[in-house]
This record gives sequence, C-alpha cells and structure tokens, in this order.
Amino acid sequence: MKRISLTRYLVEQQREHGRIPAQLRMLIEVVARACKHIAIAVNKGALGDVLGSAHSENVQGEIQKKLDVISNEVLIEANEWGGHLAAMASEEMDSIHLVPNRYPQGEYLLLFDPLDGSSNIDVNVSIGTIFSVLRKVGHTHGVAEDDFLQPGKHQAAAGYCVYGPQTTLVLTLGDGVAMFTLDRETGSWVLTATDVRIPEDTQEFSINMSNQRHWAAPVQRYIGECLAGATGPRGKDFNMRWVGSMVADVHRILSRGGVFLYPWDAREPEKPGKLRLMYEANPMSFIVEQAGGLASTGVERIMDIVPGKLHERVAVVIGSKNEVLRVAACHAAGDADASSAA
Ligand code: P6P
Repeated sequence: MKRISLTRYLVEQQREHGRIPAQLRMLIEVVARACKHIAIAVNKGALGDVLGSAHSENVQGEIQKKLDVISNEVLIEANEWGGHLAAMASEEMDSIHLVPNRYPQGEYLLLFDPLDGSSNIDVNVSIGTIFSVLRKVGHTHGVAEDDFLQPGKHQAAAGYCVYGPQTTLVLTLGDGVAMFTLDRETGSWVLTATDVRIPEDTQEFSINMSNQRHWAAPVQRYIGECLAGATGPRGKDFNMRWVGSMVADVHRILSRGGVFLYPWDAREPEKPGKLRLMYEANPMSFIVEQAGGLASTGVERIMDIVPGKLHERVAVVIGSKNEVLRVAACHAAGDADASSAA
C-alpha cells in the first residue's frame, strides 16, 4: 500500500468527498496526536511513574489508574485551544468540560473513554482510547449536558486507538473504516487499511464466561448453542476470546470477524449492562456498522437509543452481522427454543 499519512488521507477525503469540514479535520488530527502522547506514556510502563492506582475514584465509582488520569488530561489539554470544540465529556469526569472562554468555541462535541481496559494496564495487556464526535446542536450560545444526549446515529465521526503490539488508530467519518499504524521512527500515523469489512459469519465469540449464571435466558441459550459445537444446533465448533479490553476485542472482530457480548446480568439488575453508551458503545457501534457489522442491545439497535444521561450504561452485542442477528432472534424468541429463532 502506498505510504499515505493521516493528514494526507484527511485532506484527500475532504478534497474528493467534501466530507470533512476544516474543524472536523482539525479535531481528528488533534485527537490522533493526543493518542500518540498517550501511547508514549503507556509504553513507559514501570520505567515511568505511570502504573498503579491514582488513589481517586471516577464518576462510575471505579478506582482510577494513574494512566486513566494522565490520558484524560492529555485529551483535555490537546483539544481545548483549537477552536474546533464547544465542549468535551469523558468517562473520567462527572460533568461536561466546557472549552474555556479564553479560547474560541467550535461546532463539535468530543466524548471519550481516555483509557479503556484499565484493569489490563499493570499486566501489560492491550488497552485503548475510544472517542466519539457529535455536532453541537441546540443552544446557539454555550453548551449544556443535554446537548450531548444525541443518539449514536448522529455521530459525525468515531474512532479508537489500540495500544498493543502495534499502536493502531481506527477511524470512521461515516464513509467506511480506515486504519492507521503509528510509525514510531517518524512519529507518523500511516494508512494501513481502508474499506475494512467484518465477515458476516464467524466461529468466535467474546464474552466474560464467569458471569454465565447471571445472564438472561436468551444469552444463556445463544452461548449454550455455541458451546454445543458441531454436534449441537449450530453444527460447527466455536472458539472464545475475552481480553478484558473492549478496544482489543473489537479490533480483533474488525480484523477477522467475531461477536462481542456484554449483556445485562443479574449481579446489578438495575443496570442495563456494564458498558457506557455515549463513549464506548456508540463509537464502537458506528465503526462496526460502517464495516458491515451490527451493534444491538439484543433488543434494539444501539445507535437508535436516545440517551437519557451522559454516563448511562447499555447492553452490547456487536460484530459479525449474522451472529448479532442470531442473538437478537434469541431475544425475540424469549423463552421459546432459540434454534427455532434462527
Ligand atoms: P469485565 C474495561 O473495564 C471494560 O469497560 C471493557 O473494556 C471490557 O470489555 C470490560 O470492561 C471487561 O469487563 O467484567 O470482564 O472485567
């Protein structure tokens, strides 16, 4: 593949497709540069003062890792001054962060999980940054939290950066999915995949099996069918992968297919799921749908959900189209035999 930088890709997308207003191009380049800085901090590991707990809690009531706080600060500082944003929202912050009055206000809203998969940081397993871009609608002056409460189908762009054996930025602007690999020698993001497509079928599922006894019947049934393998109703054997970092699991699915599930479970029945809608499920859903996959709660399309709260959670079934459809059919069949659901 000809060596094309992220900047050139964005300029050509703007020139050929007119898809990227200047403020959105600036936003993507600033976030990509921030991800480079996060990658440098992540890669320091024990050599830098970046591992372990920050001895603070986030809005989710989770203990923050030092790198959670560092990554959040990197994204905030990188995006405040450019004039492309009106405000930001983060998993690590209770309320939205307005662009300070000393800087010009832009027309976009940026939401992010600055470092997803924090439990993997100290054990050197892939983690990542997830981001979602919305247009500022509503209030003509200033920004309020409810300006962020837009369904995922209104996203202008979405992406993630996975800090793994390679550092890879995955991006959609609503016209397919592209991947950029960080060339550490030059510090450039280099285009390494375009028009990414997820296989419609798969033999690989991704779920935290330790929660099995807490799942609802449709998920019990779907996973039970996969585990029954070639002699069961699916007539084929399945493999399982669970990294504990949504970014890593979704990147694998984009690369070779699969289905990722984080369903409702009875441990905290008042919560629809563990993952957050606005800055985990929605951006990943946009990317996966743009690559030919599906993203559902099991009952409805994730990107159709009209959010009620900034940090609300959602059940997630995402990946290869025909597998997501089968999970949805299990939900539609309710207590009937799922094999009749197919
Ligand atoms: P569990 C990471 O904390 C995360 O939000 C996702 O990245 C990941 O898929 C999931 O939680 C892992 O959850 O319950 O298996 O530790």
